[in-house]
Amino acid sequence: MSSPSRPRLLQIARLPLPVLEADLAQQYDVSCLADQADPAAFLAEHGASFSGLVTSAPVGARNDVLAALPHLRVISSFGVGFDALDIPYLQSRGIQVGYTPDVLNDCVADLAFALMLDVSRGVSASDRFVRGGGWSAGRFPVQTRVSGKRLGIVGLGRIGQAVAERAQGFRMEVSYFNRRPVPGSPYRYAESVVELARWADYLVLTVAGGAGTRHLVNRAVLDALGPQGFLVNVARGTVVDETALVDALSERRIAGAGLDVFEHEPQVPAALLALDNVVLTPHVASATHETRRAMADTVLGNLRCFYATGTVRVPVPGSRGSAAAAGQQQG
Ligand code: 8YV
Repeated sequence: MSSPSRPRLLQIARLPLPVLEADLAQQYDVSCLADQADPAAFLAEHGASFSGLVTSAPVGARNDVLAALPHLRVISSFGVGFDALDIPYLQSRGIQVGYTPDVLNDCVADLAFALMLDVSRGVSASDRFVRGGGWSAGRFPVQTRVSGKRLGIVGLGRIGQAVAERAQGFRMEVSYFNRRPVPGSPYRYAESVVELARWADYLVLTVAGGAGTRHLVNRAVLDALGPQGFLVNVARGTVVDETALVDALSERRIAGAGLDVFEHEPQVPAALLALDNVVLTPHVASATHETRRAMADTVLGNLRCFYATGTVRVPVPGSRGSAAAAGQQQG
């Protein structure tokens, strides 16, 4: 089963890109944990043979799985988020963690704009209207202009900045909230998410997930955004208190929402499915051929670099091998 010449990799679950699985299988001796009939028994028998692990950002790896891999030295994760990995624990074990930032900035920012335009102009809703025969019976309701409006960005990391760049073409005024002001940023800094939401017509979330941002957008933030305001989330479902969001949307205390991420993916609250002022996409912000290929190349590059030099090429901030083990990357 195992080849002595090729490093053994544990793949936690099926990867979103089959060609990446094929590339990995060519270079490594890969076993997928999700394919095992009895994953715990498999880990007990083979856990000590793996030096590497491959996963994706939303899946990560649980600590009980990591504990069953005593010789693990490297993790290569497909995605920019690392909220599903316990970085301090991995750091304490000296395990390197590589990820795939930057290459997805444009596509995630593009989808944020797609959601913003769609929910504001009713693109998906008017598509349903035409297909449902509504046009022969009447006119589609007039919607809301995006150009020239106020855009509030929560998390001005690399993706947030790509969103801000796109806003220039729409002559939007941009302001942001971040853990701290971004040096040299031309955009106005808001002291709190509530302050930003009160000011904004559109609140776009591009902040990192994890315990530090859990339910950052709560009822108070949604009420500050108000009945004319729209929420767009391309970050993590955990950033938003989904129950408070469903209430705010159902009671029209905010105008609408464009959501690519959810608290309990792939489950989407039934109440959201029934609303027309909501656009829902299945966590696809990075899902273009071009970006997913670039992410796959970074996953492979991190592993190749690690097995050649002992260091991944693009380490997660705060993990072993990163230049600055200082703080989480936004976006
Ligand atoms: C996923 C993401 O990696 O980059 C992230 O943090 O959440 C996505 O790009 C992608 O959906 C694959 O699961």
